[in-house]
Amino acid sequence: MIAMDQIIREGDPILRQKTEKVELPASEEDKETLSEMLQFVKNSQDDEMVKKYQLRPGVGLAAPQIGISKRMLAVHFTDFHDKSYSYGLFNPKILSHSVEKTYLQNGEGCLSVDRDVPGIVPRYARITVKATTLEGEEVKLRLKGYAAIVLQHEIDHLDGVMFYDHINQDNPFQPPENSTPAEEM
Ligand code: NB4
Ligand code: NI
Repeated sequence: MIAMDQIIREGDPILRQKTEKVELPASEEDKETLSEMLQFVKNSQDDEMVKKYQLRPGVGLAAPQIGISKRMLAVHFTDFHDKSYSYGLFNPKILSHSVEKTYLQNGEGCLSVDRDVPGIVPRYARITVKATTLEGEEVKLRLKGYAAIVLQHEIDHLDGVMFYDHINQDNPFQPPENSTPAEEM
């Protein structure tokens, strides 16, 4: 089981590396790692597990956050429209995105960042992501709003990008051009 003490924190150079593609079909080892990542995200939303293991709640996790520099991520959440998303993804790639942007009104937090970094994180309002699932299926996901934000946060980790890299330094709460805030859970 993945616990909080295995989460790599800001300052570790691994979080700034661009990750390697996973060779497909995925090895048993990579599948095992990714399913543990997905289980961690699920556990972090389970009150009993949170209490027992002092987990920080989260909706996603990227492999570099557990020290593995490979293109793998896990997400587990329900959006504003009650649509649920639960995926372990290999080699996710943003195929296209909207011009329009969106953002979480209260900014973003990261399991690898033990401090509050206030400010708006501009994200594309809509993205199309291609990936291979934990089950080995090739999928094309069309995501908008909250779901699009979560996937962009995780895919950024695979490219060594942290959420605060996107915050406007001079005016952290200035909404980006062409944007509407996302409807949150
Ligand atoms: C990833 C998110 C940061 C912004 C939005 C949110 C939480 C994270 C990081 C976009 C993606 C993790 C991975 C939350 C949270 C609201 C919904 C439903 C019930 C608990 C859950 C808590 F905890 N971000 N934390 N940060 N990361 N929403 N919610 N709630 O998840 O660093 O790279 O279960
Ligand atoms: Ni993060």
